[in-house]
Amino acid sequence: MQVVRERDALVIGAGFSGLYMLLCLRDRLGLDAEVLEMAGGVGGTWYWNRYPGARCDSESYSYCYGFSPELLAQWEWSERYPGQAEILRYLDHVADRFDLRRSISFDTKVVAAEYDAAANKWLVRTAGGDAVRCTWLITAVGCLSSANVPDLPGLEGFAGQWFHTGLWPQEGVDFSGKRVGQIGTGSTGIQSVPVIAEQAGHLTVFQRTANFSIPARNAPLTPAFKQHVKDHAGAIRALMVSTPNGHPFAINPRRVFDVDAAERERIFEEGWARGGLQFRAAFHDLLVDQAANDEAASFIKRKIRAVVADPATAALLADIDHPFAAKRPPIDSDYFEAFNRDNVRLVDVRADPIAAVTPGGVRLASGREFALDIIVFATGFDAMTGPLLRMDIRGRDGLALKDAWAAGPETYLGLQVAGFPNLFTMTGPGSPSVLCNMPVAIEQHAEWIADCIAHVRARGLRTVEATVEAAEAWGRQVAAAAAATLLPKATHSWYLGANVPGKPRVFMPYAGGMARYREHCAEVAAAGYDGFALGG
Ligand code: NA7
Repeated sequence: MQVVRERDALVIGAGFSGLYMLLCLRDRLGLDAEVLEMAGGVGGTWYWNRYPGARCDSESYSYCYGFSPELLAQWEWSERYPGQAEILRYLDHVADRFDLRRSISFDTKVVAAEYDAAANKWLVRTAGGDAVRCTWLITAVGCLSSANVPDLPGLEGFAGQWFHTGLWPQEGVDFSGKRVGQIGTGSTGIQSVPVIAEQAGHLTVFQRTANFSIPARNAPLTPAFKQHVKDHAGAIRALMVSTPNGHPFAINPRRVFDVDAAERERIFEEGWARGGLQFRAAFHDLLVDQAANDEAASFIKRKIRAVVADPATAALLADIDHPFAAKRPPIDSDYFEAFNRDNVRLVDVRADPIAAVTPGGVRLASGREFALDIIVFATGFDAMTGPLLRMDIRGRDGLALKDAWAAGPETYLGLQVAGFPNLFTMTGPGSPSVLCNMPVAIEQHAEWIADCIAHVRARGLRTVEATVEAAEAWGRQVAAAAAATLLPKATHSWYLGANVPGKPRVFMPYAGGMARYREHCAEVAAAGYDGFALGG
């Protein structure tokens, strides 16, 4: 192992979070900072997720950085929800505009990082066998970047092709005339079904858990709307930082039973017509009151039955076992409509699970077989902790992160782990992260981390480390915030780690809302970084 260079700060990952973190450290703090990125380009999740239909569920004009008024004024989104290619173009533009590329090493995968207490340095090792030493180490590895491919017997002997949506080939996949099987009906699967269905000879969708979905109502943005966004940029950002989810629309303060049944139906219809996550914002108690949630759930199930022509397929699609939005609520473009096509079939793999992949396709437990040329795994990710734990990160006295988190992740503010000095985890477990419009959560983290490092340096100190007590107390707050909602009722969600066999069941993101979290982090900083030990 060769120590190839020393840096003040290293950032792992060049997605939304890594790019802005680099800018804060290098250009604002004047540190010698570098990003290590395993991909061949910037973009993080948007570099890898090139599957058919890949699109963000945040509205485009809010799914971007807000730190630079010039950048905001300059960039124009073309559609209401940005597609993968357009987001990647945006991040490429940001990397060029702020001259970030010269500080990024691409095709450089970090495999391990170890803290050397005597030197107060992190030694970061790459798959290429090099080591880089740094004082400050920031993980910007994303929450949904560690692909979860189910361990199905026989997959290695499959004679056709198979792909995971999160590791999609850059050159794309030709589905024309092919018999395609898609496993998974989460946000990703719901986006890809209609697009694959249009291209493929035949598409079989294997559904284990039926899911709610709201029509996205995606459309090109009009010149008038683009102008409106430019003219009101300040007010839009102010609204975004004041809402619990970082979106550019407020949650209506009324409750579901504040209005009578007819008015409720009218409001749901209005939300359905507006589309996307704005449907959820029609009432403020949808995620805290089961009876209120039941009303929304029943409305959506009626819509599914109205759209899907075959009653048996409709019944299967509407047989949803969790509260609306307790799993991440997908938004779609003609998902349920796709099941009215002659070349699309839905198969219930809850009743009859997938037993094996055969050379010619998929076999269910009952022995039923499906002949396939291509299998698409839309089976999600080892979320939030996966991207961190697949690196061998060791803190004080060789403590491995995987041991520190054996019972589930424990962090202080989702920003630091006790026993791992000078290591910061952007949008880590215990922060709002995936419950928030991500760029909003990311900017707050990058700025808070940069301010913290500046504070430590300005006082001639060398280390900052969450205390065990603060991390434990924060863990209790994260659990309490989730328990105050219906979110834990979706017992098989990836928020809880339930989608990965053997993963501890801990509700990972902080559900108390981004606005409250931001305030809390600011108070911690103002109190001299309360709960962090600052060392000399
Ligand atoms: P998700 O939301 O985790 O969805 C994965 C889907 O795959 C879900 O329907 C799973 O069913 C299904 N799945 C996983 N393993 C299997 C097996 N073995 N057999 C059958 N079905 C399976 O991942 P997505 O990629 O859709 O979305 C992740 C986030 O990325 C999304 O929220 C956006 O933020 C972007 P299950 O529900 O576990 O029964």
